[in-house]
Amino acid sequence: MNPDSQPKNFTYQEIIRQQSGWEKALAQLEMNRPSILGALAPFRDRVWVFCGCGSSYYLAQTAGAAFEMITGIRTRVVPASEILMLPELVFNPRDSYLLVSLSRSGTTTETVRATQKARNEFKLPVLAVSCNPASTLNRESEIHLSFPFEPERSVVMTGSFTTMLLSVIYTAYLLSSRPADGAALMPVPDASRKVMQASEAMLRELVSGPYHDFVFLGQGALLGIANEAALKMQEMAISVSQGYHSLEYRHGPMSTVTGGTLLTILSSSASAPYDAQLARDMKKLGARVLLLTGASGNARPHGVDEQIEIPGDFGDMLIPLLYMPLLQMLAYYRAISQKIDPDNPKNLSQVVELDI
Ligand code: F1P
Repeated sequence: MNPDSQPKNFTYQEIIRQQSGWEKALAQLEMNRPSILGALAPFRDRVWVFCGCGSSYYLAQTAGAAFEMITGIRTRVVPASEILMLPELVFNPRDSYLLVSLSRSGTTTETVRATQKARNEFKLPVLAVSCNPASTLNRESEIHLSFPFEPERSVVMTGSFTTMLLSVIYTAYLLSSRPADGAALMPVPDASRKVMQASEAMLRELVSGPYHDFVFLGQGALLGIANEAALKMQEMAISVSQGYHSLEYRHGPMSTVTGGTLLTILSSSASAPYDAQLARDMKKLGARVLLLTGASGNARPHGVDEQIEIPGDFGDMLIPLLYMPLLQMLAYYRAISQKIDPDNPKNLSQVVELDI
């Protein structure tokens, strides 16, 4: 990207700097390896409940699915508000739990209150994952994943989402039966930089087209990425967008597909056998189809208009980390194409604090 065409707002800067944040976080997590393992290994037999709000709820969806697939530890994912209103529904006395509270700010009221309820009323251990080490959430939790993080000025979460996801995936490998597999995280930052640089111009061109709605589809850990991508489109570009399990889209929501629909399929090795037919079916309905895939060297399935391949065969556990920055960039350029300032999203603030 040549400097004079580089946008001057901080949302863009925070999207393109996130990979260096990952590298700093990995170095700190490596140093803290023994203490993380010592603190969390005793809770392997519990159900790990992941909670958050907004982007951090979709982070919980992504992180919870990846965590269970890597460790085999049973997980549950809820918005923090469910714990506030219906704690018995979440913490059923038949099981024992550990709560994982995710929050960029560490001050979101629902998340802090949910954490206090879990600790004080249900006497549960809590793992806090936050980008703010001095936050209320960290003070309220006896265990926390800490890593250096340059605070985001943007209202919308970008690098905070992926760095917290990275820290959970790292921890999952530590607790898994094959901790050495965690080494696969080390080349991820560079691979992400490369695919971002290679795809930026296409994404900017693609998303400037005459669309009036955006759909993101994914299975497993990629459902959370699909929902987060849809939220980024809403927050940054004030656009109509939605996320679904990939095959769920046929069961009703596809009734809304028109020639103004940009539909993104987030492929994984689990969903790949189904994605090609899905692309063909959506193309027949008039959608423009973007496919993100971690499988390199395959021919572009019929019905796919644009495809981004993530080279390196990173597998389904790491693909969510590599897809997210591309989808943040897509939403960013949608905002720019609509002359919307992504640094100042409508109606939003960086943190939602309630008087409850
Ligand atoms: C959660 C959150 C963000 C959203 C906005 C308001 O913040 O809902 O996801 O984009 O910034 O706050 P946090 O609990 O992760 O700090």
